[in-house]
Amino acid sequence: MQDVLTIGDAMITMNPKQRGPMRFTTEFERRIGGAELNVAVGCARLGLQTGMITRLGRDEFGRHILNTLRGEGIDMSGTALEEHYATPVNFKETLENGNGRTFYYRFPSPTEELTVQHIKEQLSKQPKVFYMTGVFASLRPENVEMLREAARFAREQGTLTAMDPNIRLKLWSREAAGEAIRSLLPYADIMLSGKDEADILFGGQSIEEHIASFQSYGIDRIIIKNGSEGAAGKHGSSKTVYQPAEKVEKAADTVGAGDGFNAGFLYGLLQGYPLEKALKIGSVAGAKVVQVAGDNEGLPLLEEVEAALGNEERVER
Ligand code: KDG
Repeated sequence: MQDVLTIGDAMITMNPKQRGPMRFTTEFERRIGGAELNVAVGCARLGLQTGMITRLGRDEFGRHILNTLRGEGIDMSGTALEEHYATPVNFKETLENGNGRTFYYRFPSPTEELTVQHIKEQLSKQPKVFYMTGVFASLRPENVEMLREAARFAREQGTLTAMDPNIRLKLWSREAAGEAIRSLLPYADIMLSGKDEADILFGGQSIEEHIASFQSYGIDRIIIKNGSEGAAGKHGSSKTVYQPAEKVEKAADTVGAGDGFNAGFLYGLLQGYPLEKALKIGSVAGAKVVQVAGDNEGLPLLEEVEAALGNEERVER
């Protein structure tokens, strides 16, 4: 049985080989990325049966992404290569502190060929969790309605729906993002939001207030990620649990940390671990992503998480 099924854009990510403004970067390394792709890779590395629904260009980049994801053990039967589209590309800029900007060359997205029927076919495999983000929602207005319908269908058959707002202000305005994502909240069972994204959705308020705002939409499990400040989680009427962030000596690249957290949290949830432990695994996975350049290169294997939790010895030489 499939554990996690994600839906979204998959892209070539060009990681800079030098730090600093992109206009001076002369060398890049070709990798892959995309928020929902990163979560799929993270889940698969932790041993979850994972699938991804996407569409790629019928080109060399599309074939490379497909092969790489298959190599990670991800079920790509929900994916096709589309004739009249180019596979999306994302060029990254990384500054000395690991932060930076992204420059997208992603429209029109091959995912425009996806239909609700395609998504339902994949959902019929009854994954335990269907994972969506605001990145896919932002690509075109039709995607918001498609996600709503897919989430409704998923829930009818007992699949839990998980959502990260993942608001990318290069893709839409605060107002458009806020309106669309709030319309999706009634369809989410699990919310994995950044504090900054909750601020966009509900205005600047405390973490407890954000949790209450998400709860008012009927969401059962709510996680608020707050970068180096740690994360908070609440399940139903339980007390809010606070998880400090893992110590990271030197951040190589902060992009993808939230996706790593989500993969780790979903892994913990699907093992039936208590909220505290699922949050801890999420933090460990997120911290591992930050320490390696690239959106998903640092996503850990299960044994690396176990070693970080002190459950397994790590032998280096
Ligand atoms: O969460 C990381 C992603 O943002 C990155 O891999 C690519 O920006 C991206 C996207 O649009 O999915």
